[in-house]
Amino acid sequence: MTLKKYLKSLNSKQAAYVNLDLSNPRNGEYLLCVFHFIPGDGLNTLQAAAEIAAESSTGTNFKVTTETPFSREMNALVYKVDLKQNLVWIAYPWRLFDRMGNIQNILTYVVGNVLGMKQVDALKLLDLWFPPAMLEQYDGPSYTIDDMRKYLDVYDRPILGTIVKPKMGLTSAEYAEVCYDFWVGGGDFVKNDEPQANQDFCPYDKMVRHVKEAMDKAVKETGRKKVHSFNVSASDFDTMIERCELIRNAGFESGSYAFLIDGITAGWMAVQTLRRRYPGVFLHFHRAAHGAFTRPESPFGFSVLVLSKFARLAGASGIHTGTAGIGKMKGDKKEDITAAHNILNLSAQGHFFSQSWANVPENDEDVLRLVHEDVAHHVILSDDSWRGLKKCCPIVSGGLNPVLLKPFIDAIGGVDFITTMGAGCHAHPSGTKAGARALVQACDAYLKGIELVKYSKKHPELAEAITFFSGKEKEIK
Ligand code: CAP
Ligand code: MG
Ligand code: MG
Repeated sequence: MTLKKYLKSLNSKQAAYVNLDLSNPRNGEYLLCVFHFIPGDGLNTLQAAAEIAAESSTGTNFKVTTETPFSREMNALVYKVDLKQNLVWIAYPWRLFDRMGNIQNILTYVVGNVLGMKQVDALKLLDLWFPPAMLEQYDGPSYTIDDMRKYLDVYDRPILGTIVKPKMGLTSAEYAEVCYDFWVGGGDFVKNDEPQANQDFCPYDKMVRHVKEAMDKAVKETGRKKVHSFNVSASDFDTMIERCELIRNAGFESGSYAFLIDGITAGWMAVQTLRRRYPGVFLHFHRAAHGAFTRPESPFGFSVLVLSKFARLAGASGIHTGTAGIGKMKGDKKEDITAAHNILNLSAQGHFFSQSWANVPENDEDVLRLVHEDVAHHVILSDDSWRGLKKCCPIVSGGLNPVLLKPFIDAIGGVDFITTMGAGCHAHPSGTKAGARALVQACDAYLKGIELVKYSKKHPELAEAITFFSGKEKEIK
């Protein structure tokens, strides 16, 4: 059947959610979404697409008598359908959404009830495009990887990090000892693992205190600044803020700590709260449980690209974007790399949309100055976010080890990211300190353009890492 015939099959309610002649969907009036979907419940493709647009904006299963001319203007519109690939493009009037920037509100519409509808057998949000009128209502990141680079005095390479392992079970003193070893081995950044909270064997306040002592010692001995990312996820708002305040009052230098939030399980309100309360702190978005929505083989949910774009909009300074299939987590190379580029750059190409994150040219100092002086804008916008959303950095983690650093850099085509290697450092046969050294050496080899095995001949920790992680003993000797 052709689209024209499908059009005739729509009932009057469905027809009010379709406009295949919408002339310019990027005119700034709409948030644009593209979904992969499979119709269910005996509907044809266009009927099902119209039902998705209805339920995800103003509608329900019947046309209601309470509609008004204005409410109809708020209908989402199916404006394009690809019958072969089962794709539907839907335009949502941006005025549908909560004012002043609210990610959970957008998600509640576009991947809310619709994911549970009988009328679809599959529904996945693949990509979206935000109009400038929406972008300017969102905070975007405040403290970025560039600020962290300044603090660490590290500019031309990835920021090298670890996650303390075992994931759980160390006492606070044991935990801090692992941090210390990694830092004196040359690493920059340590993060709590995603379930770190106030466990009885590792009380939160003691953990923070011990980390502070370990950091002070490591900074003194190495002469380098160090950063620790603390998991502040909690049961309720007050406890989360208490954890943040505890860290802020523990004597840390500003710049030396980050706040990690389990953004999927704790929720977007937690992410946006942290961004708005603590603009001077690096906000680390850990995405544990995202697989329920993003796994390629899962028919329902949203893509890694969509998740990452929302994280940037919400103001995360960095979010895990996967290892492009190189590490232990399931991930599609193209998807992970596209996501990484979409959060880093001022304009970027998605699979379906190119998104410009700013209306102001990045290096046009004059325009930027004028914009910052524009008092009218200061009234509604946070100081530094005039339609130019700062970058959010990829945090690259999951089954990586020093041997895999270069392959990942080659895949992503740059060094502007934080990498954290857990097992990749603590499984090193000579321990964490040696693991950190091996990671630094692998990075040095990359920067000097020297092949890893060759470089390892004069760097025993790296040689040991290569043997252990890739079993290349013979080549090294
Ligand atoms: C990595 C990690 C991270 C994953 C999450 C873990 O440890 O700490 O949570 O990277 O996945 O517990 O698995 P290893 P993603 O370095 O020991 O693998 O980054 O894809 O969100
Ligand atoms: Mg409802
Ligand atoms: Mg982890």
